[in-house]
Amino acid sequence: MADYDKLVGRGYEYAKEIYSHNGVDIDAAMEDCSKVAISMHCWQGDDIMGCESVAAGASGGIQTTGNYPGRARGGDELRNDLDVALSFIPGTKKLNLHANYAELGARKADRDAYTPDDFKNWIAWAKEKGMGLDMNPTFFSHKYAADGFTLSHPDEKIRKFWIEHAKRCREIAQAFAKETGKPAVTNVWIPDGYKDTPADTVAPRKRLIESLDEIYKDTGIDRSLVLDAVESKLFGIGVESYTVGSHETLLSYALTRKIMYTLDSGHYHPTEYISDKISSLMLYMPLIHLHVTRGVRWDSDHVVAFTDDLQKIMDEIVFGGFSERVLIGLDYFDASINRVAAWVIGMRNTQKALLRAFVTPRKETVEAEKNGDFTLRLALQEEYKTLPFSCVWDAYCEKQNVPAGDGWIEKLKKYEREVMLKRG
Ligand code: RNT
Ligand code: ZN
Repeated sequence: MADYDKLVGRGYEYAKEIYSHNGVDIDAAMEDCSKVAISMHCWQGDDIMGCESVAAGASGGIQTTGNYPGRARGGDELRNDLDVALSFIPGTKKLNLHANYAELGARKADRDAYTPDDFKNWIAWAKEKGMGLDMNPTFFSHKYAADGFTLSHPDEKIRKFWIEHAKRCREIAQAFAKETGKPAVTNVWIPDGYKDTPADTVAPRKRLIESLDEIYKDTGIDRSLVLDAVESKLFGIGVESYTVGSHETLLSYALTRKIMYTLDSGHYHPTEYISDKISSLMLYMPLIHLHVTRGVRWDSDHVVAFTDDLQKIMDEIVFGGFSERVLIGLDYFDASINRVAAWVIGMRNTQKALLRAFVTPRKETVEAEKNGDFTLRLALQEEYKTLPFSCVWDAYCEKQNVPAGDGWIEKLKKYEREVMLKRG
């Protein structure tokens, strides 16, 4: 059998000619793709357990299911796992942290008192790799979120606690940005909502808006360093009838307050796609933020697969020329398979779809559309689907010094055997 590197080289030559025949320079496409950052979510690595002394896992309508062995326990193991995952993923990466990944050591503090110092290990880790960091306040897995309400809680004391938490997170994000030299997205998702039909749908939303205004009025934060975003959701497990932070509530909020809106691909009706929303929002907002995930029936958080839905998202970003204005992050959690593999699979698929969008020929389909020749448009779109993209992907992986093809799987299995399965 010819060794895989040689095949990749041959495939590259072949693809270069075929794509250039279709008017596409694959080298330029690879270069463009490599500039787009994808933010990998730390929480796939340990079922959102985090590093606080009381690890509670997910709650508030989100759930990890499965008990695959080898889960990272604590920051050091998680960073080890991240290193392995990153060694298999091409392109520019950021790490997306949740506040419950603070490492307090002996310090006693609740979430309303976290500081950048509680993230010093993460900052050092990111700086060493030249990576940016993103941030999320954690409004779940906490005694003040136990009844399912946080920023919209009827009790002012509890609201205040969460407001202070979010403020601390923006301060931490600002420190991330200063230390890494890259702006930090700070994404607010709250679990607040009702399992059953509310009697009053307005009051919680009013409280949420007031709380958010309180968080964002903080003037000490440089908005070019901290990129604020709010994330809506249609429903969650146990929060089926009403979510306070619905699409309309938070899109309107983001628009009027001039912050980012987060489109999570698992947070809409099953036949409603976030890809359809990107170009609309780009007409009104300078920046938006994505949580790319894969919804399956009522679960919004399966590992990202290389699906048509994913491709549509990346096509919209690239075809619209929005790759600097749509900030891409991933958001899923699967505890039923190797957690490092889950990261790698989802990240590689996202990079793959992004690269594929960059190499997909555009000129003639756009031209056909202008001329009203929809037959030609569809005929070309369908032909382009079988261009030799796998050759471009393999070449891209090689160029980025990560394994092409299935070359990473054996290495991952070795790490699983030698490290992950030895964890108690
Ligand atoms: C929940 C949201 C949210 C979380 C993370 C862990 O439905 O998608 O983004 O998944 O904050
Ligand atoms: Zn999300």
